[in-house]
Amino acid sequence: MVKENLDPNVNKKQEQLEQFKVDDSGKKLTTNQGVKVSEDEFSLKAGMRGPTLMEDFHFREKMTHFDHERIPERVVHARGFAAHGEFQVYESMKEFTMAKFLNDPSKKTPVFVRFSTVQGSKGSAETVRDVRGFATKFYTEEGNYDLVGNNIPVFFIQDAIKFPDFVHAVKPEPHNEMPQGASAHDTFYDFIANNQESAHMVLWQMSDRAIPRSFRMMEGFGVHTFRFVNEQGRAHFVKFHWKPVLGVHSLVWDEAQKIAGKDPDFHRRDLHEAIERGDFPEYELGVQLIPEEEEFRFDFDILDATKLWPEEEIPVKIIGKMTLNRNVDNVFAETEQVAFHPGHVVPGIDFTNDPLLQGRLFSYTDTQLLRLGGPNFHEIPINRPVCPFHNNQRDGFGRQTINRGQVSYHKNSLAQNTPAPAAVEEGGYVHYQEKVDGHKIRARSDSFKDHFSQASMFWNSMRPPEKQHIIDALTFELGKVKSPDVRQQVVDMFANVSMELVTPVAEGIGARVPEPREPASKKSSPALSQENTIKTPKGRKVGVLVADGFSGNEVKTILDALKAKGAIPEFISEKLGSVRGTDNFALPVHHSFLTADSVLFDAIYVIGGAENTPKFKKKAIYFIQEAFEHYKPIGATHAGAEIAQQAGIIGAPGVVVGSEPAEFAGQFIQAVAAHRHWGREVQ
Ligand code: HDD
Repeated sequence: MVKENLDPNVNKKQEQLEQFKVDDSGKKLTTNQGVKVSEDEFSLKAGMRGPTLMEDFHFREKMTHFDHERIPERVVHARGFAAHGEFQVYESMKEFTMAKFLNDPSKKTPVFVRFSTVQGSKGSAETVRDVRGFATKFYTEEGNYDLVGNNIPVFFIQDAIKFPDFVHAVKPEPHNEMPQGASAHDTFYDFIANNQESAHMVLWQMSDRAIPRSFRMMEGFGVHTFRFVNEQGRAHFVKFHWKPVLGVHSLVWDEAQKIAGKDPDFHRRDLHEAIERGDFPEYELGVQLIPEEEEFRFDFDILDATKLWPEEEIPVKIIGKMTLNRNVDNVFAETEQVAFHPGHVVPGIDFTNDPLLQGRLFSYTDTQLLRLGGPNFHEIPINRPVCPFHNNQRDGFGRQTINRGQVSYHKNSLAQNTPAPAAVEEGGYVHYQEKVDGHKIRARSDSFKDHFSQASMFWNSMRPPEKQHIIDALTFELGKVKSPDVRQQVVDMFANVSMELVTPVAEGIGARVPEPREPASKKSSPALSQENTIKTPKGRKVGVLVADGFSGNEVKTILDALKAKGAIPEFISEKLGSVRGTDNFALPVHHSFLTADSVLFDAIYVIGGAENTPKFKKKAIYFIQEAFEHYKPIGATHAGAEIAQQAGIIGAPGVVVGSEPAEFAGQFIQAVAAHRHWGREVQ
């Protein structure tokens, strides 16, 4: 049983998980029954060349367990990666919600966060164009609270009844199981054209948001409108935001596709390595709040999950910070078996009538029953709350709790009617008493019928390079659609959003350019542009191309300056081992040209050696030219300047060549912080 620990700074979840951890190293091999095994290479046979015997219990047990090792992957969000951390609120939110973990700034709440892609199978590449899941489990003292969000603030559909259709359309097509990890195919766009509420989300999906640079550099959104309720019973509508401290940054499409081959684990590797080196990913929690009385004040329905609340109209109040500070010990036990549910709420957080949210409340438990094999998945260590739980639920596959006593029903007198429901003052969850009155009908409110205004707003909010990326992405995706009819329908649909968008797309895929139309909205929301995000060199991987004989002290000055700003230099040369410079300075070679690739770095710094060999030059030129095509910062000093010259990139935005180490370092760090140099696009 969980021991109560009153020290608020002891992470109760870690303490709880500790009890289930086993370290097998240095131990004798046993069966699951604890019997020591004397031989693990030869099954028990009748004679040296004879048949294996049934009585070989070790063989039987080992094989049976192996045969049952796989569980069904998640029907969506199968490919995911998770980490542990903590959340702390900056100031009490008591005025808005009675949720205790949001009321006490001195309290650290343990969290477990799983990031995911949506479409691909469990083994698919991570940098594909897709929505990313961002699911957080808060282990609060009042029970588990799950914020099961995405990195895009809106959704494809408005009513959960369409979810199975949407997923069937986006997943690989059933007759040939293609494409994997991609939405660029006929059934997806056929669904889009026939379910035009998806317009807004599809634009986000075509934007750079769908190819994040890192899980550490993407926002998270609860998407739905939830409700905060305070102790006085007063309610506010609320939307949740996670804002990454490193800012929101993306890959470019060509790069993302190449990484999918070079390192299909790119995002998990990035997160895992960052945590291992103590560079803990941080996200601030923000809330947008609308008082209950103002529900109808806006030109969109605040319960419609295809709409966001523009930050300029309803500011995001930053209320706390989450830090991910520990990798899992075992991916299956923790990441695979964690079971999120948007219906896991605590007192002070409630639902609204958003029809997408209401349907989700059914789906999540249902899917875990299949995936985790029965109704006791809350007992799996990663899913257990850190507070005690008591009820009359009993039995089922894999039950672990040994409930003592005679009574497992309510009401009773044999156990003095316990476990007993708790009053509100005792922490009992009471659903918000919203008045609901209506006829039973299958229909959608008229207030949900504007599908294009916010899609236009999103488009209008993009800066020119972002717009170009959306045009390129949609042209790519529709270019992969075989049916000319579906392509045309999608083009016609997006003419409602913007002719500026749809004209080059139509031309690019050989479709008819629709009749000119006014965009559905002229509004814009600058907060939606990634160009306005935080820019920092922190956490950026700089690939340093270096060879023997480099100028020791000067290079050291530059590398120290980069590291001081949180950038991570990794050294690449012809061979693994180390490279020796002047001044008795040597560098470890992390990668050879064979194991590294420019797409795996945020920036390139080319130094070269005393003399650049023809092979080094050839490889380095290829390396930096590719980085250049992906708009990455490139720095060159010493013999590297000659290589940059030969690559024909000197003078372009984001290319820094220098001879004075401190000055070069300053300029290069600025270029690294900028992340990408779109100015090259127009050259
Ligand atoms: Fe969902 C998983 C996020 C709509 C049904 N969903 C799942 C995960 C995330 C989301 C992040 C993975 C959780 C994890 O890491 O284990 N889903 C969303 C968001 C939505 C959304 C932000 C819209 C606002 N989902 C949605 C609808 C339904 C589902 C409308 C069905 C009615 N989602 C599921 C599911 C999954 C799931 C089938 C698959 C695996 C799982 O639940 O545990 O139940």
